[in-house]
Amino acid sequence: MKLATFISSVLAGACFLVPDHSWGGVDTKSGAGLTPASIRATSGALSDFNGDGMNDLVWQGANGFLAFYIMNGPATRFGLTPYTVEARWEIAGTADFNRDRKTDIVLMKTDGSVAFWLMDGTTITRGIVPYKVPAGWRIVGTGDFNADSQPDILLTHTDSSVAFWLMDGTTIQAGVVPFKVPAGWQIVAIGDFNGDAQSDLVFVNAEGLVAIWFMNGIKFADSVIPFRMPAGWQLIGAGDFNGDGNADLVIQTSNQFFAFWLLEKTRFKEAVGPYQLTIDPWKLVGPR
Ligand SMILES: [Ca+2]
Ligand SMILES: [Ca+2]
Ligand SMILES: [Ca+2]
Ligand SMILES: [Ca+2]
Repeated sequence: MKLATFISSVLAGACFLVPDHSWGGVDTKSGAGLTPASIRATSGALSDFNGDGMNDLVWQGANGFLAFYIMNGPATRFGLTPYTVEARWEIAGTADFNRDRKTDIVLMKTDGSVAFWLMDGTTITRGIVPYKVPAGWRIVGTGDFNADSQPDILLTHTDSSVAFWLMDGTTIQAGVVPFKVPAGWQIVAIGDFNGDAQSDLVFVNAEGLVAIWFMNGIKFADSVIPFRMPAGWQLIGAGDFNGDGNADLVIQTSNQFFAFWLLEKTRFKEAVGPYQLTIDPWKLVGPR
Protein backbone atom coordinates (compact mmCIF):
# COMPACT_ATOMS: atom_id res chain seq x y z
CA MET A 1 0.00 0.00 0.00
CA LYS A 2 1.42 3.38 -1.01
CA LEU A 3 1.86 5.94 1.68
CA ALA A 4 0.43 8.56 -0.63
CA THR A 5 -2.90 6.89 -0.11
CA PHE A 6 -2.54 7.59 3.59
CA ILE A 7 -3.18 11.23 3.00
CA SER A 8 -6.78 11.82 2.20
CA SER A 9 -9.11 14.69 2.47
CA VAL A 10 -9.82 16.94 5.32
CA LEU A 11 -12.45 16.56 7.93
CA ALA A 12 -13.23 20.00 9.20
CA GLY A 13 -12.71 21.03 12.80
CA ALA A 14 -13.71 18.10 14.92
CA CYS A 15 -15.66 18.74 18.07
CA PHE A 16 -14.96 15.88 20.36
CA LEU A 17 -14.26 17.50 23.65
CA VAL A 18 -16.40 17.49 26.71
CA PRO A 19 -14.99 19.49 29.59
CA ASP A 20 -14.94 17.55 32.80
CA HIS A 21 -13.53 18.37 36.15
CA SER A 22 -15.20 15.67 38.15
CA TRP A 23 -12.13 13.81 39.25
CA GLY A 24 -9.76 15.04 41.91
CA GLY A 25 -6.06 14.68 42.25
CA VAL A 26 -3.74 11.83 43.02
CA ASP A 27 -1.32 11.47 45.87
CA THR A 28 1.51 13.92 45.93
CA LYS A 29 4.88 12.36 46.38
CA SER A 30 8.10 14.26 46.58
CA GLY A 31 10.93 13.89 44.15
CA ALA A 32 14.41 15.20 44.78
CA GLY A 33 17.65 16.05 43.11
CA LEU A 34 16.44 15.91 39.54
CA THR A 35 18.15 17.57 36.64
CA PRO A 36 15.38 17.89 34.10
CA ALA A 37 17.29 19.97 31.54
CA SER A 38 18.44 16.92 29.63
CA ILE A 39 14.93 15.57 29.06
CA ARG A 40 14.14 17.93 26.22
CA ALA A 41 17.28 16.90 24.43
CA THR A 42 16.48 13.22 24.35
CA SER A 43 14.90 11.58 21.37
CA GLY A 44 11.51 10.03 21.71
CA ALA A 45 8.15 11.21 22.79
CA LEU A 46 8.03 14.40 24.77
CA SER A 47 5.22 14.59 27.25
CA ASP A 48 5.82 17.71 29.31
CA PHE A 49 2.52 19.48 29.86
CA ASN A 50 3.50 21.97 32.54
CA GLY A 51 6.70 23.17 30.93
CA ASP A 52 9.09 22.22 33.71
CA GLY A 53 11.18 20.06 31.38
CA MET A 54 10.06 16.82 33.00
CA ASN A 55 7.93 14.22 31.28
CA ASP A 56 4.37 13.87 32.53
CA LEU A 57 2.10 10.87 32.15
CA VAL A 58 -1.12 10.92 30.15
CA TRP A 59 -3.71 8.21 30.68
CA GLN A 60 -6.89 7.49 28.75
CA GLY A 61 -9.59 5.73 30.69
CA ALA A 62 -11.98 3.16 29.30
CA ASN A 63 -14.75 5.73 29.76
CA GLY A 64 -12.89 8.32 27.66
CA PHE A 65 -11.51 10.32 30.56
CA LEU A 66 -8.13 11.84 29.94
CA ALA A 67 -5.85 12.12 32.96
CA PHE A 68 -2.63 14.11 33.13
CA TYR A 69 -0.24 13.12 35.90
CA ILE A 70 2.13 16.03 36.31
CA MET A 71 5.36 14.41 37.43
CA ASN A 72 8.35 15.35 39.48
CA GLY A 73 10.70 12.81 37.98
CA PRO A 74 9.21 9.37 38.58
CA ALA A 75 6.97 10.73 41.38
CA THR A 76 3.47 12.05 40.81
CA ARG A 77 3.02 15.70 41.74
CA PHE A 78 -0.70 15.95 40.98
CA GLY A 79 -3.28 14.72 38.52
CA LEU A 80 -6.02 16.42 36.55
CA THR A 81 -8.71 15.25 34.14
CA PRO A 82 -9.63 18.27 32.02
CA TYR A 83 -11.29 16.41 29.16
CA THR A 84 -13.03 13.32 28.00
CA VAL A 85 -12.11 12.07 24.59
CA GLU A 86 -15.07 11.46 22.32
CA ALA A 87 -15.99 7.85 21.68
CA ARG A 88 -13.89 6.02 19.09
CA TRP A 89 -10.98 8.48 19.45
CA GLU A 90 -7.77 7.43 21.12
CA ILE A 91 -4.72 9.41 22.05
CA ALA A 92 -1.96 8.07 19.83
CA GLY A 93 1.06 10.18 20.71
CA THR A 94 2.55 13.17 22.49
CA ALA A 95 5.17 15.50 20.98
CA ASP A 96 5.76 19.14 20.15
CA PHE A 97 4.56 19.21 16.56
CA ASN A 98 4.36 22.98 15.99
CA ARG A 99 7.69 23.82 17.61
CA ASP A 100 6.41 26.20 20.26
CA ARG A 101 8.15 24.12 22.96
CA LYS A 102 4.76 22.96 24.22
CA THR A 103 3.79 19.32 24.00
CA ASP A 104 0.93 18.54 21.63
CA ILE A 105 -1.25 15.46 21.21
CA VAL A 106 -2.00 13.34 18.15
CA LEU A 107 -5.18 11.26 18.16
CA MET A 108 -6.66 8.60 15.95
CA LYS A 109 -10.28 7.55 15.45
CA THR A 110 -11.41 4.02 14.70
CA ASP A 111 -12.32 5.16 11.15
CA GLY A 112 -8.68 6.16 10.57
CA SER A 113 -9.04 9.90 11.07
CA VAL A 114 -5.95 11.52 12.54
CA ALA A 115 -6.24 14.66 14.66
CA PHE A 116 -3.77 16.98 16.32
CA TRP A 117 -4.49 18.93 19.45
CA LEU A 118 -2.08 21.85 19.65
CA MET A 119 -1.69 22.43 23.35
CA ASP A 120 -0.79 25.21 25.74
CA GLY A 121 -0.07 23.22 28.83
CA THR A 122 -3.11 21.01 29.35
CA THR A 123 -5.35 23.41 27.39
CA ILE A 124 -6.23 22.64 23.79
CA THR A 125 -5.64 25.77 21.73
CA ARG A 126 -6.48 24.27 18.35
CA GLY A 127 -7.69 20.96 16.94
CA ILE A 128 -7.14 19.89 13.35
CA VAL A 129 -8.03 16.67 11.55
CA PRO A 130 -5.77 16.67 8.50
CA TYR A 131 -5.59 13.02 7.48
CA LYS A 132 -7.36 9.73 7.32
CA VAL A 133 -5.37 6.52 7.18
CA PRO A 134 -6.69 3.42 5.41
CA ALA A 135 -8.05 0.50 7.39
CA GLY A 136 -5.53 -1.65 9.19
CA TRP A 137 -3.06 1.07 10.17
CA ARG A 138 -2.66 2.45 13.66
CA ILE A 139 -0.33 4.98 15.19
CA VAL A 140 2.19 3.50 17.62
CA GLY A 141 3.74 6.76 18.75
CA THR A 142 6.21 9.49 18.02
CA GLY A 143 9.97 9.90 17.78
CA ASP A 144 12.48 11.75 15.66
CA PHE A 145 13.54 9.32 12.96
CA ASN A 146 15.42 11.62 10.59
CA ALA A 147 17.41 13.73 13.04
CA ASP A 148 15.79 17.04 12.15
CA SER A 149 14.61 17.63 15.74
CA GLN A 150 11.00 17.41 14.57
CA PRO A 151 8.76 14.65 15.86
CA ASP A 152 7.79 11.97 13.36
CA ILE A 153 5.01 9.39 13.61
CA LEU A 154 5.36 5.62 13.62
CA LEU A 155 2.50 3.40 12.41
CA THR A 156 1.97 -0.32 12.09
CA HIS A 157 -0.44 -2.29 9.92
CA THR A 158 -2.31 -5.45 10.81
CA ASP A 159 -0.09 -7.20 8.19
CA SER A 160 2.91 -6.18 10.40
CA SER A 161 4.17 -3.45 8.06
CA VAL A 162 5.83 -0.53 9.81
CA ALA A 163 5.44 2.98 8.41
CA PHE A 164 7.25 6.17 9.30
CA TRP A 165 5.68 9.53 8.63
CA LEU A 166 8.49 12.05 8.54
CA MET A 167 6.79 15.22 9.63
CA ASP A 168 7.16 18.94 9.14
CA GLY A 169 4.99 20.21 11.94
CA THR A 170 1.62 18.50 11.41
CA THR A 171 2.32 18.00 7.68
CA ILE A 172 3.56 14.67 6.37
CA GLN A 173 6.73 15.33 4.37
CA ALA A 174 7.39 11.72 3.46
CA GLY A 175 6.00 8.31 4.26
CA VAL A 176 8.19 5.23 4.23
CA VAL A 177 7.33 1.57 4.85
CA PRO A 178 10.78 0.03 5.29
CA PHE A 179 10.15 -3.25 7.09
CA LYS A 180 7.73 -5.49 8.93
CA VAL A 181 7.52 -6.32 12.61
CA PRO A 182 8.93 -9.85 13.12
CA ALA A 183 6.26 -12.48 13.70
CA GLY A 184 5.24 -12.77 17.33
CA TRP A 185 6.49 -9.32 18.33
CA GLN A 186 4.84 -5.94 18.66
CA ILE A 187 6.22 -2.43 19.03
CA VAL A 188 5.20 -0.99 22.39
CA ALA A 189 7.40 2.05 22.92
CA ILE A 190 9.84 4.47 21.32
CA GLY A 191 12.85 6.10 22.98
CA ASP A 192 16.60 6.56 22.73
CA PHE A 193 18.25 3.66 24.52
CA ASN A 194 21.86 4.07 23.39
CA GLY A 195 22.36 7.79 23.78
CA ASP A 196 22.92 8.62 20.12
CA ALA A 197 19.89 10.97 20.05
CA GLN A 198 18.16 8.67 17.53
CA SER A 199 14.83 7.16 18.48
CA ASP A 200 14.91 3.39 18.99
CA LEU A 201 12.06 0.88 18.99
CA VAL A 202 10.98 -1.32 21.89
CA PHE A 203 9.30 -4.64 21.10
CA VAL A 204 7.72 -7.27 23.31
CA ASN A 205 6.61 -10.78 22.49
CA ALA A 206 4.04 -13.10 24.05
CA GLU A 207 6.66 -14.60 26.39
CA GLY A 208 7.36 -11.18 27.85
CA LEU A 209 10.75 -10.74 26.25
CA VAL A 210 11.71 -7.12 25.62
CA ALA A 211 13.78 -6.33 22.53
CA ILE A 212 15.24 -2.96 21.63
CA TRP A 213 16.09 -2.11 18.05
CA PHE A 214 18.74 0.56 17.86
CA MET A 215 17.82 2.61 14.84
CA ASN A 216 19.85 4.66 12.43
CA GLY A 217 17.09 6.96 11.26
CA ILE A 218 14.43 4.62 9.90
CA LYS A 219 16.94 1.82 9.41
CA PHE A 220 17.58 -1.05 11.79
CA ALA A 221 21.14 -0.90 13.12
CA ASP A 222 21.37 -3.43 15.96
CA SER A 223 19.25 -5.12 18.60
CA VAL A 224 19.42 -6.43 22.14
CA ILE A 225 17.01 -8.41 24.31
CA PRO A 226 17.87 -7.02 27.74
CA PHE A 227 14.79 -7.96 29.79
CA ARG A 228 11.96 -10.32 30.34
CA MET A 229 8.90 -8.75 31.95
CA PRO A 230 8.06 -10.11 35.41
CA ALA A 231 4.90 -12.22 35.42
CA GLY A 232 1.83 -10.04 35.61
CA TRP A 233 3.55 -6.89 34.31
CA GLN A 234 3.28 -5.28 30.91
CA LEU A 235 5.60 -2.77 29.29
CA ILE A 236 3.44 0.22 28.42
CA GLY A 237 5.74 3.14 27.64
CA ALA A 238 9.12 4.81 27.58
CA GLY A 239 10.47 8.25 28.36
CA ASP A 240 13.19 9.92 30.37
CA PHE A 241 11.74 10.43 33.83
CA ASN A 242 14.77 11.12 36.01
CA GLY A 243 16.47 13.61 33.74
CA ASP A 244 19.68 11.69 33.12
CA GLY A 245 19.16 11.67 29.36
CA ASN A 246 18.42 7.94 29.30
CA ALA A 247 15.01 6.61 28.32
CA ASP A 248 13.24 4.76 31.14
CA LEU A 249 10.37 2.28 30.97
CA VAL A 250 6.85 2.42 32.39
CA ILE A 251 5.23 -0.89 33.31
CA GLN A 252 1.72 -1.77 34.46
CA THR A 253 -0.21 -4.64 35.97
CA SER A 254 -3.67 -5.75 34.93
CA ASN A 255 -4.99 -4.58 38.30
CA GLN A 256 -3.98 -0.96 37.73
CA PHE A 257 -0.59 -0.65 39.36
CA PHE A 258 2.20 1.04 37.45
CA ALA A 259 5.91 1.50 38.07
CA PHE A 260 9.04 2.88 36.48
CA TRP A 261 12.18 1.07 35.52
CA LEU A 262 14.95 3.62 35.47
CA LEU A 263 17.59 2.60 32.96
CA GLU A 264 21.07 3.62 31.98
CA LYS A 265 20.96 2.88 28.29
CA THR A 266 19.67 -0.72 28.42
CA ARG A 267 21.00 -1.45 31.92
CA PHE A 268 18.39 -1.65 34.68
CA LYS A 269 19.22 0.78 37.51
CA GLU A 270 16.22 1.10 39.78
CA ALA A 271 12.51 0.40 40.04
CA VAL A 272 10.28 3.21 41.34
CA GLY A 273 6.75 2.48 42.50
CA PRO A 274 4.43 0.76 42.21
CA TYR A 275 1.73 3.39 42.25
CA GLN A 276 -1.92 2.56 41.99
CA LEU A 277 -4.18 4.09 39.36
CA THR A 278 -7.71 4.92 40.40
CA ILE A 279 -11.03 4.22 38.75
CA ASP A 280 -11.55 2.06 35.67
CA PRO A 281 -8.96 0.56 33.35
CA TRP A 282 -6.43 3.22 32.35
CA LYS A 283 -4.15 3.04 29.36
CA LEU A 284 -0.91 5.01 29.17
CA VAL A 285 -1.05 7.29 26.13
CA GLY A 286 1.82 9.66 26.90
CA PRO A 287 4.75 9.72 26.64
CA ARG A 288 4.14 7.93 23.40
CA1 LIG B 1 6.32 18.24 33.24
CA1 LIG C 1 3.45 22.52 20.53
CA1 LIG D 1 11.97 14.17 12.38
CA1 LIG E 1 19.20 5.56 19.78
